[in-house]
Amino acid sequence: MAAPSDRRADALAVLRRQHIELPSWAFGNSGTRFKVFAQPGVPRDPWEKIADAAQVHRLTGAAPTVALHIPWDRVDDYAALAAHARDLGVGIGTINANVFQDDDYRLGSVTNPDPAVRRKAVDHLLECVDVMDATGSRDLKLWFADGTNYPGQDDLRARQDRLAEALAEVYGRIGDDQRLLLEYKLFEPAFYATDVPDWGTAYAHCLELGEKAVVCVDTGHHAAHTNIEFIVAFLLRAGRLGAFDFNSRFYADDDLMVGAADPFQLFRIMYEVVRGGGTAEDTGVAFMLDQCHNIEPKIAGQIRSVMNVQEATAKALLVDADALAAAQREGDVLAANAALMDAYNTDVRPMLAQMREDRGLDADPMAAHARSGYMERVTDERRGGTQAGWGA
Ligand code: PSV
Ligand code: MN
Ligand code: MN
Repeated sequence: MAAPSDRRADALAVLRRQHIELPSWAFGNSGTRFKVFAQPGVPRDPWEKIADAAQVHRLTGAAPTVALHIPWDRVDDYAALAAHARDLGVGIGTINANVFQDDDYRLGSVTNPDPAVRRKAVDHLLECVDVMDATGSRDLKLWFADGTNYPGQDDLRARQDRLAEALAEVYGRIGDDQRLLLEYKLFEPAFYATDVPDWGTAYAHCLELGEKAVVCVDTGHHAAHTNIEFIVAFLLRAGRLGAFDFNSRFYADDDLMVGAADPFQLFRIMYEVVRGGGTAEDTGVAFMLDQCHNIEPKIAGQIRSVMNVQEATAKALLVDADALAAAQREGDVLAANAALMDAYNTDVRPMLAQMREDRGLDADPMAAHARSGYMERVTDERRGGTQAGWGA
């Protein structure tokens, strides 16, 4: 049986190399359909969004890549953008496609009944693969707003055929070292039937496509009370868990800070990740944030989120696996549950603070950010101009 000190050492080895990807859109202004509250110092372009992401990495040491969203982050020279990121100590991560913000997509993008609209959508997805080639990015993330609002509005089955056809074309274009991440979402903006509503649909399409197609689990995209950790266990076992889009929800697709609404759920998810080998080296499970900071400061919100993922991961890694397995074998329900709860109730903050100090980082990235003067400097530099935001 592993001693607590061995478990701690093993946990630290994993935590030191844990990589949490930041979304460029978290740094821009965002809001609800009611109001976008603009914040001072918010980036005006993709170059500045990457600079803000680099600040998060400088302080946490755990966020070395930033995901782009095209066309929100469209630039003339992607190789130059990747070089800019490198100069700041980070890299370009996942490329997120956007086939949901154009009038043409009123009835859908890749599932639209009009072949010309489908062509336009697929062309955009192919453009995103070009961006991956130019930036050295491995993953293409596809989320489709496609669906219908009324029974009879369109043929559900034909829409699946159109989806499969579009995915096959894009899959045929990605390189041997690239992956297609297919994200699902229960509802919104479509309210009657969404074309990729759940993990089963995403998984089935990935199986049809091939090994480079994997599922992205956005933690905010399920019905209330869905057992997300079961989905994680299933997909990992099947070798098709490609990535997480981490965030918290109370009601719908709230995009709140991960680990804020339900830290216990995040721990349960991370336990299944650990159990399924998803934190081992080179497993290909990408840990990404997909959040918006509507009212809280954005860089600090991202730092807090990275720390929340680290804390949940640390607790999951501290589970006494031998004690748990023994209790499960013996059918000792309470002992098994206690093995998980003991780990969950451990205060891992001192251990993570020590890990940061050992790496020359401040033990408290939030305080270090507040002290750094970064916000004051960028607020001054970025006066005027149009600030980038969700949809800008
Ligand atoms: C919309 O629901 C969404 O939040 C999806 O989760 C995507 O990953 C994200 O936007 C960025 O396109
Ligand atoms: Mn998402
Ligand atoms: Mn979402």
